[in-house]
Order: sequence, then structure tokens, then C-alpha cells
Amino acid sequence: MASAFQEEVGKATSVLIGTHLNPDGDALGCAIAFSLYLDSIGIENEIVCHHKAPRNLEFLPKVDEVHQEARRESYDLGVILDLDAMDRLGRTEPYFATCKRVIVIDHHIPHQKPGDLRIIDSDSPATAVILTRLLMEIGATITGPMATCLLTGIVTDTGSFRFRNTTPDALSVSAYLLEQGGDLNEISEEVFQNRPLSGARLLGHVLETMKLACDDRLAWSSISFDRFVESGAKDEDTEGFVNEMLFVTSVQIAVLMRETKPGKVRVSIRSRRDLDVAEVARDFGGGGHKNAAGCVFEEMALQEVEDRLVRRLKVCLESS
Ligand SMILES: [Mn+2]
Repeated sequence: MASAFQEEVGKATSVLIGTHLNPDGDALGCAIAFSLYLDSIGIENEIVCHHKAPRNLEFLPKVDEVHQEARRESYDLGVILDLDAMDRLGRTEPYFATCKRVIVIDHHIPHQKPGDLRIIDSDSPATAVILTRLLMEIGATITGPMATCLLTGIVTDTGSFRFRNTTPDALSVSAYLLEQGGDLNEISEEVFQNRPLSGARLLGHVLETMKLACDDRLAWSSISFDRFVESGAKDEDTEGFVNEMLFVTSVQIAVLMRETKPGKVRVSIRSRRDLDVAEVARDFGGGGHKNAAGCVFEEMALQEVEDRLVRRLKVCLESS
């Protein structure tokens, strides 16, 4: 795999790097680390992403050079990181059709199988683990900034090495990245200890008004459109709220419902252990992983969404 990868990259004179919309630490960390590598060996490259970096990833090097539009008409090679289905490229998808060859590097269970060369390991906790191993195998020099980017991917996708997906290899690779100058303290501060006051106040509201059922094993809370606007918080600031609800000792399933515009409700569901909430999300047209899923309701009042979800989740808990 590594030699095929090295050969494809070595042949290219222009490379377009892409990742999924709503980019997370693994997506941007990998895209930027790979771009820095190409810079170091003198291969012209460009990063595109449907969305800009969220605030807590703005510290990454070169983040200003992640564009929403490609500047060239065509590229020799497209390299897509942390992506399981082409539509998750959003508006950058057509640019990859202009690439002569496409490589996909990912750790999700694939929905589709895009790309001419696919380097996939669905047992890996982060694409950054796969990419670091690849770079090591081809003898690339991993600089401090590259190491920080890659380590960001591993730290964010493993929840700072707390999630069950954390493998011995992820820790070995992380140790190596620290040796190369990856700055774990900077990552922790920037990614996790960086909540704006408006977001903290809104989290206070979510926890204060949280409702519970099934012996406090089910917890849910909602943010109305008006409340959200009034708070001054941004979309991305609500990211970790549902997890904060799941941190309560008794809670096994947590649900956050957010009215993103009047009548449109975005739902995030988290669960512990064997409780499969992806199945529940699918019932409502959504999806996700077993312990982290979501769905969206269009043209439905917040109260109605709440009633439906709570009824369904009670069944899920009672049958467990
Ligand atoms: Mn990932």
C-alpha cells in the first residue's frame, strides 16, 4: 500500500487535498499535515473543504490556506482524507472529478468506495493514525507542525484517548508524534479549553433545564431558536453539549434537540456501552455510529420532536 501511495504521489505535479464537510480535528489535521509534507518535497498542492475551520481548530498551521474553492482547472492527483462517501465533500466534490487519479485514506466503514487507490482501515481510531504510519513507511520527515496536526486528529477522534476506539497503535503513533515535536498541551488548550462565554452560558441553560426519565437513565434537553439567537453562541459552540449531559453518572442515553431555524430541529443522541442509538436515529431518517448518532426534523415543532424521540428512546432503554 505504502509503495503504491508513494508512487502515485511521486508522479503528481499538482495535488488537490480534500476532506469532509463540517471538518473535525482528524479531517483538517490530516489535510494540513499532508499538505505540509507535499510542500516539503516541492509538490504543488491545495486544500479544499466545504466549510471553514471551526474556531477551536483555527490554531492549526496553514489553516488560512484551506479554501472553499479550488484555484486550478484540473489536478494530477486528488487525495481525500477521512471520508466515506463522496457527497460528504459538499461543494468541493466536483473538483475531485477534475483529478486524473484519486486516493482515499480513511478509517470509516465505507458507504461507497470512491477513489482509484483506497487506503482504508476501519479498525483505526483516526485517519491520522493511518496517515502517520504511511508517512513513516515512505520515510517522510515529520516536522513539529505536521506532528501537531496529526496528533490533533488522534486526540480529537479518541476523545483524548478516553474512547473505546483507542488502540495500542494509536498510543504508539502518538508517542512518536510527541517525539517529533507535536504539541499536546497546545492541542488540549485550543481544542478543549476554549469555550466562549456565550457558549458556556448556553450550556448552563441546557443542563439546568435537562429532563430525565427511566430512573434518570434517559436525559434530554432542547434549545429553541429564540434562545439560541439570544445567547449569541455559534452553531459550533453547542458541539460538546450532548456529551456533557451523558457525563451525569446515571445517564445512559442523552439527547440534545436544537431548533436551528424555526421549525427545523437538529438532534444529537449519545449513548453508553451497548445501547444502539444509530438504530433510533435511522427510524427518524438519520444515522451515525452506535454510541453517537443524529437526525434532523423539518417543519416540526420542538415539543413534537421531543415527544416522539422520548417515546422511542424509552422503548430502546426498556428493551435493553
Ligand atoms: Mn476521523
